[in-house]
Amino acid sequence: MINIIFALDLPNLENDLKRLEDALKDSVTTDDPFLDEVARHLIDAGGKRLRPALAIASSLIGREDGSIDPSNLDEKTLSEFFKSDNDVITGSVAVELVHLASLYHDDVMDEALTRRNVESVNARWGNLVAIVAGDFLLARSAEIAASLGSEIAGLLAASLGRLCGGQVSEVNAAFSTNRTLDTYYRSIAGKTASLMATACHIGALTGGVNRELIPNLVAYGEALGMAFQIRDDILDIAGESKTLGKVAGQDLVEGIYTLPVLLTLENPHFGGELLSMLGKPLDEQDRDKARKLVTSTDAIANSIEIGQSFAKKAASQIEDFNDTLVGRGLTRLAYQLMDDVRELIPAKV
Ligand code: GRG
Repeated sequence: MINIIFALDLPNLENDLKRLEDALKDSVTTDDPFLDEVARHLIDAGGKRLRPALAIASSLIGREDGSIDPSNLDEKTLSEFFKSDNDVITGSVAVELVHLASLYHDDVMDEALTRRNVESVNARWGNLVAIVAGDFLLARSAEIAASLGSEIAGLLAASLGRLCGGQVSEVNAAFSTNRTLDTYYRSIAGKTASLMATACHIGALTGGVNRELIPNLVAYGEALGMAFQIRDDILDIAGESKTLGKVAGQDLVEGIYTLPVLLTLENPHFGGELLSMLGKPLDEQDRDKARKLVTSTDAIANSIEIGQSFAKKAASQIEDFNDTLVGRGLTRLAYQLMDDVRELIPAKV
């Protein structure tokens, strides 16, 4: 499974993510021990911290402006040189809180029992607590974003709107065998890519990156987010429960027909058989039969190829920085996302 610190491989990233961790915990501390426990539940459970890492890396683009040669610096000076500004950490907290809130609400919608390998908030404390605790995280995020100025607060609010729009359109398409590739792409752009693009945007603004570079960083985050969700959707169908840490095929059960399924439906030989199984709830046996049908076609290979084309699109946005540590790190992250999919799915697929 991808390791963000390893993929980005930036001199001070691990330290910056430790600062983020402390700031994240502080951001949800109140004078109510119960609210603290509920609000910290998923923070303490971990998570990849991909969005904060994107913000931190984006804030550093352009820092290697040619006036220094990182290969000549000792480890301590190098770390100091790549240390993020405090506002970048604050902006990353605001972004991660929106992500966390979306997980709280998503788990209520999916009736999920676990998240990040621990009991979900809804499973432990019930739906009402999970919804209001998610709202609390959003409120904290808004307050923190506002402390960074109206531009950042506005960006995060707009991204939250896209997140909700993407999720609503996905719910609206549930069990629809007429879902098109276009509506699928639009939905994942809203529910996943938008916040990754915003993480890059907020990182760049709080890090004082030259504004001319921002459209490229935003496009990088958006394309990376598309690749990320496609990878997730491939793994849900073709991954194995033991490596996924959750039951494979959950999207099919919930009637969420993602890229590999939509591509199989277009297949002249197998599409008809899959179509006859979908459009209604599936029991475990039919879920696995449908997964097998999808993995017996070239839909997984084609989905990986489409994911790779988004990774390539992401990398192309920052190719001017290919001779810097930050540019190479962001490029490596985009490609590794898709490269390790093959290792996570059984060889026969
Ligand atoms: C009120 C904020 C809010 C949202 C309401 C529920 C909802 C609308 C949106 C759900 C959006 C959602 C859960 C999209 C999936 C995004 C995704 C890929 C989640 C998994 O991200 P990872 O793998 O998770 O980065 P970790 O645990 O590593 O942080």
